[in-house]
Amino acid sequence: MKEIRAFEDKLQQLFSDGLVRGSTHLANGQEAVAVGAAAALAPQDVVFCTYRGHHHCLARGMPPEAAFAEILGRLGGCCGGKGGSMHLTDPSLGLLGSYAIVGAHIPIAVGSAWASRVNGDDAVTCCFFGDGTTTIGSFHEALNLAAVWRLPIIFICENNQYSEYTPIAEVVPVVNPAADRASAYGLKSVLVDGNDIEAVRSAVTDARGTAAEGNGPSLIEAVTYRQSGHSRADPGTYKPAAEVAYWNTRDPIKLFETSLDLPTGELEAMNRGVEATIAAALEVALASPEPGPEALLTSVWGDAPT
Ligand SMILES: Cc1ncc(C[n+]2csc(CCOP(=O)(O)OP(=O)(O)O)c2C)c(N)n1
Ligand SMILES: [Mg+2]
Repeated sequence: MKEIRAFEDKLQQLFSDGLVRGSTHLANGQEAVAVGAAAALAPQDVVFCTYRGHHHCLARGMPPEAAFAEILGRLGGCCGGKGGSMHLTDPSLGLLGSYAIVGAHIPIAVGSAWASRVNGDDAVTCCFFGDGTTTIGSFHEALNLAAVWRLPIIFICENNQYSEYTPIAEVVPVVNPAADRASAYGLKSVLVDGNDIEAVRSAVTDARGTAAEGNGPSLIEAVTYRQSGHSRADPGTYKPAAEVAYWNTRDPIKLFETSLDLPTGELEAMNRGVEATIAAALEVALASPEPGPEALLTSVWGDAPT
């Protein structure tokens, strides 16, 4: 979690320095969802992310060098610098894409779970999306099909309270946009504290067991908070100060630190290690060249690395 936080803090700085083209969407405050879930998955599992997906990719094992280089548009990036922040992908890690069209990846993730059924492999698909995504038709269509076919898939709604600049409570008629709709698909309502890494790990472990035993999908709503703005240029000034202050007291890293009660020296050493890892990763990424014009013709269709 600390590495992810340090990675994204550094990224924000790179933006301010004008080094990143395109947009980025940070997940400060949401690290426990990514790391708790990653801890519960198996190596053969498959993960689908959104444009707010740095934390999921890093938690799944993407080296920070490859993520930095991708976001900086360098050859050493996980997609050779051609995808950028919103499309971090690495099939060798089971990361089958980060998708910028809200909800578009959910039916694709259902297809991945169906492929596991057809191929007889023992992979479980895990699909992340936001609270606002539950207002998109493909969410409901995909949930329905996955439930009817009892596919091995875990849907994880990261309820960070906002859909861009809109509080989610203004645009859905239920309090919990995912958990309150689970029964419509014959699924259990699973609501977890998304800032409690152990709670997330436990919920995803249960869901993985259900999927692996052939008992179909789970829909988990992890309640969390987006500490940053929606995207790089958004200072988030529409968020009420008291709300921001409340969620700062529920920062997932601070909560876990407190529960571990580590000796101060150990924590400080950990913090220094994290800073050094991220600084070194950035140095590697910055040393990587930008792709040349020949990159236009590679990895377009079937020539992509497998
Ligand atoms: C189909 C579609 N409509 C609108 C957008 C613009 N858009 C980008 S992010 C976003 C908000 C999504 O909110 P949520 O699902 O809660 O995810 P979060 O950004 O909070 O992680 C919107 C409306 C888009 N990318 N795709
Ligand atoms: Mg949201």
